[in-house]
Amino acid sequence: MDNIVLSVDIMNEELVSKLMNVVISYDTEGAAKAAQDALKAGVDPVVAIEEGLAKGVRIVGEKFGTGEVFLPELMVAVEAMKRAMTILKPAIKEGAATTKSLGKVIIGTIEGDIHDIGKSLVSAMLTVAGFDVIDLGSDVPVEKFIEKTREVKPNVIGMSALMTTTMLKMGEVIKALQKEGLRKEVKVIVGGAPTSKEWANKIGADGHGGDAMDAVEVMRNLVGHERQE
Ligand code: B1M
Repeated sequence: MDNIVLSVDIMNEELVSKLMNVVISYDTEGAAKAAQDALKAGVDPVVAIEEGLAKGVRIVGEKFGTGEVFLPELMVAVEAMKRAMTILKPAIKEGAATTKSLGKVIIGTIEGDIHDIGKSLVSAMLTVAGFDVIDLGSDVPVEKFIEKTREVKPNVIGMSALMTTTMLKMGEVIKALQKEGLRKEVKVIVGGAPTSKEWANKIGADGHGGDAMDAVEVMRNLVGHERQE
């Protein structure tokens, strides 16, 4: 029995590695098949994304940072990731079967920043966990966060930033919420590669999410475990 479990684990690891490899080798053609194979074998779609695709895109990102690869290659790697995500993301959502909401969340990547892969993953995970998620997309202006907060009265605002330059805008949103008298009514959580707990504290956010799973946990804690009608 143990041997069977072990061989399934090894097979799954190989399928997850395959997902990483389609990204690293810019294999847009093989991406969908690699995703389908992983799902068929029972690989958790979140593991497939985080341990496979995201690892691959970060490896290419590091090479981009050191000048080893250029933007066109990075974009092809992202295209491979997106093709596989098209298959994997709906599989995450299949787990979402709650009738009551944990709370309302508005989420977006901050102004000036078009990186939306991580934010979309957080969005999907929050939906699965039972939050009502209003995804504002990427490059979301400060004013848009304020306008939507007034309109939908969320329990939590989630902001994502992938660049050291754009993360500064997160603080501007919090200041604008204070100025408009909305800060006390809403919790704020930030995330994205250059952010940290220290950063969240510094700008006066209520929490920081290290990854998509963590974001869900932090949000659950922020709104309390009580479900809302
Ligand atoms: Co760009 N990019 N990029 N990029 N890119 C980075 C961020 C960079 C670190 C690459 C590098 O130089 N090594 C660098 C930023 C440097 C810096 O600021 N210090 C960079 C740059 C410079 C740029 C451009 C300026 C390049 C150029 O044009 N010369 C340009 C920016 C344009 C703009 O935004 N105005 C650019 C463009 C692009 C692409 C379009 C090619 C593409 C984005 C495609 C897209 O998103 N639609 C891209 C990509 C893919 C990356 C890297 C390689 C990967 C990002 C990613 O998708 N990761 C990135 C390098 C890296 O991060 N190592 C890089 C996978 C994703 C699942 O992880 O986004 O970290 P991540 O999300 C995680 C967590 O962070 C967390 O949970 C997610 C899931 O685990 N999380 C949250 C994220 N948001 C959260 C919110 C939460 C909680 C958790 O609560 C609300």
